[in-house]
Order: sequence, then structure tokens, then C-alpha cells
Amino acid sequence: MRGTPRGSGRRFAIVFSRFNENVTSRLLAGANACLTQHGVAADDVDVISVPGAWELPFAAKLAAQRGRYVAIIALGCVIEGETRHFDYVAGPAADGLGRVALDTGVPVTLGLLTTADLDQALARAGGRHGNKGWDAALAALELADLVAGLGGERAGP
Ligand code: INI
Repeated sequence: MRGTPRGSGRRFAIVFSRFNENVTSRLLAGANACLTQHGVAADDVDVISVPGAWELPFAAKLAAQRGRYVAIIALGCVIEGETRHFDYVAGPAADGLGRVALDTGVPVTLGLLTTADLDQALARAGGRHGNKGWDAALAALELADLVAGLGGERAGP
């Protein structure tokens, strides 16, 4: 089985980190463009903004607990600096987002860039390596359809 990215009538949340906003705003544009192109109405997308990637799992959990979204798209950008802050933010943010999906049953897709420098990040936010916001939105569309097909059916007790 494979989900089809059908967006019409489906409601999505985007959890959006403002840290490195010159990059994350491009991820957001990519995610929104992908959802629109696949039939999602603008009114069916809620953008929940948080200060940094560290806060993404918490916001994603709040969104999942609302029970109104078929999937959640997480967008952020962690750039390696001179300190070990990167290690304490990037891995836990990604792990936390995965845990939210498994704990709540609502798909959470990962549009979290973890790069060595700004150039690498921009290249993946609408540059020569595509747009990871678009990719995360496409994965959310597919997973939402998979949930509708697999999760919505119960064979028996
Ligand atoms: N948050 C990011 O999203 N990206 C970063 O590169 C980053 N760096 O490098 O520090 C970052 N830190 C902030 C963190 O996510 C929290 O918002 C902050 O620690 C407050 O809890």
C-alpha cells in the first residue's frame, strides 16, 4: 500500500521554528506551496510558530492533541556553530518529533535542516538541493492518506 498525496478536505498543522528565519521562512513557503498544489485549502492549514527547533516537539504534541489535523509538518533549521549547542538541539528535536508521532498516532514529518553552515541550509530551502519544506509537506500528504486507508479500518476485535 502507498498513500496518495490527496489534500482536498484535509487539515494540516505546520509547526514552524523562527530561529534562522531567513531559512525557515523559505521552508514554510515550500510547504505551503506543496499543500496548495495538492488541493489543501488555505483555511485548512494552521501555522504554529515557536522560537527554535527545541520547541518543535512540544508544539507538535499540542497540535496532535487537538485532534483536528491529519498530519503535522515540522519546519526548522539548526546550523552547527562553535559550541555544542547544535548537539543538544538538533538530535533531541528530531527524536522528540518522532516520539510525538508514535505516541499520538498523528504523523509528524521532518522538515528540520541540520547543516554545517548557512550555505548548506539555503541550498535545501529552495536552492540547488530542492526545498525540504516541500518534501516534508509531501510526506505529510502521503502519510495522511495512509492513515485514512490503513488506520481507519479495523478487521475485528
Ligand atoms: N534553534 C534553532 O532552531 N536552530 C539553531 O541553530 C539554534 N542554535 O544554534 O542555537 C537554536 N537554538 C535555540 C533553541 O532551539 C531554543 O529555542 C532555545 O534554546 C530556547 O529554548
